[in-house]
Amino acid sequence: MSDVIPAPVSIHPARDEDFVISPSSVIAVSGGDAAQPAATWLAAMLRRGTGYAIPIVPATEARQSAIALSLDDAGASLGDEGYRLTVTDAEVRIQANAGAGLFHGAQTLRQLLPPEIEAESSEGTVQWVVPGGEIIDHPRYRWRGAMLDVARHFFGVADVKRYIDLLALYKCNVLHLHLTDDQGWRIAIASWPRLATVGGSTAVDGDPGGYYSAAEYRDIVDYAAARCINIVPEFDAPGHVNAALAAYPELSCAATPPALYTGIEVGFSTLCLDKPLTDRFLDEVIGELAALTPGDYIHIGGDEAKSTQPADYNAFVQKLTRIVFDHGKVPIGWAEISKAPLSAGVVAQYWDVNDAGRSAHAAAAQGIEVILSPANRCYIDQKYDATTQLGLTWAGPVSVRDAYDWEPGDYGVPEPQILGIEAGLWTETLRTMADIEYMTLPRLAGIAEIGWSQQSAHSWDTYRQRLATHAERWEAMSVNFHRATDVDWTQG
Ligand code: TNX
Repeated sequence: MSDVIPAPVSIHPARDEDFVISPSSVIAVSGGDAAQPAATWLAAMLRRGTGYAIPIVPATEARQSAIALSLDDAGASLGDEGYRLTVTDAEVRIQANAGAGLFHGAQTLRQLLPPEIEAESSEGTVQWVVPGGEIIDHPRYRWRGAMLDVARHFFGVADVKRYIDLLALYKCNVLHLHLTDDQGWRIAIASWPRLATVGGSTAVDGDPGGYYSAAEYRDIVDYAAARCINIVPEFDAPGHVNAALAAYPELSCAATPPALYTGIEVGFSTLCLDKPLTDRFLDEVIGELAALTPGDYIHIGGDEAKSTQPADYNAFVQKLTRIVFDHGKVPIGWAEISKAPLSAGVVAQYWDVNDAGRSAHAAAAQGIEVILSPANRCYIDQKYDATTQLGLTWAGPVSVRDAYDWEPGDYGVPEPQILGIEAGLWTETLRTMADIEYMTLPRLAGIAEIGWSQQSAHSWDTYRQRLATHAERWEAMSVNFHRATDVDWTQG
């Protein structure tokens, strides 16, 4: 039980109470519809791994050998995402107050099973033993996210779903999609169709472009929701807009229309802020993103607006955050936005460690919530070390230890204002799902533990041993993870 990542709040192993999943095991559900996502996900995982039938039945009809998912009053301390997992030789029971808690409990159960559960049915060769005992667990932060840059290189729906599956394993609950940048616009906007068809037509180095239709985006949203993960779309402005300007030159102040861009420099593009057309563009893009996105948040970027007049930047941030509120959503911006006076409810995302924490402090001083993504800890696009082929270097290298061995409380943001933490995967140098996986694991697991587990549970020495045991699971999942040298993988 002690190898679970993120580390649970409490673990009490019980000898001689192991449960064995058998061909007659059932998932017994009580507590109504909200239990369905966890039950459906767990049944699919167990069926695939064991080859058993694993029917989902109402708790009232379950006989022996049940994995019971029960949604009831499990205690206020568990919140919406916490759970209690009890394993005896007679049953496995996951109790929670809400569906997300059951889902996270199911992920813990998954990690307690032999790693072969991750592969296509190994029926007959593996005993599906769940170690006896009790785990009580709930998260430290409400926001445990990962950002995927689909603008520098485009990744299709199947890749994004596979990424969502990795996030779910480590109890992350947010996928932030960086949908627009200089090199590509990746979401169809009906009122501005050339954004996707022209702006989305290429990628870094002239690699193939692409974009999500509204239906494909919805498909991603639904797939994530079934795994208790919220999709946060980012439309980055007023900089990082070259793809949009190439599609609609009238949004630019320049006399000559900008060409599509396939390099990796930042900071050269800006919307023309004093045109009424720009206001209409902002309102229509945010309106469509809001209509497509059931979650509460829309990310407005705001980073590296080096070509926007400083005098215009603050007014722009205030305008765009207002538009997001007007469409019923909560705006998030990269922490540069905290230069501007912000309305209550805006969220800032800290990333730029070269500002020595100034933008995080400025956000905290305005009393708003902050997501922490300090680049030298959370940017998993950075090389692991000097030998890493993929990745950038500006904030790194970011070793497996760097991504784990840090404390969110050290950034000058009072604990109640820390909404949570987020890993960032920029894709200037990443072209394939294998590249994404290589940069993501093992580091994402550590960032997820920093976001979920209590500070008292953090220990690099024990974490690196627990982490080593996850390698077999990633192998069974066919994940292209990196055997980083700061972990002794032979301990796994
Ligand atoms: C900084 S992080 C950026 C991105 C780059 C990234 C590369 C942020 C808000 N802006 O435009 O892709 O560095 O690490």
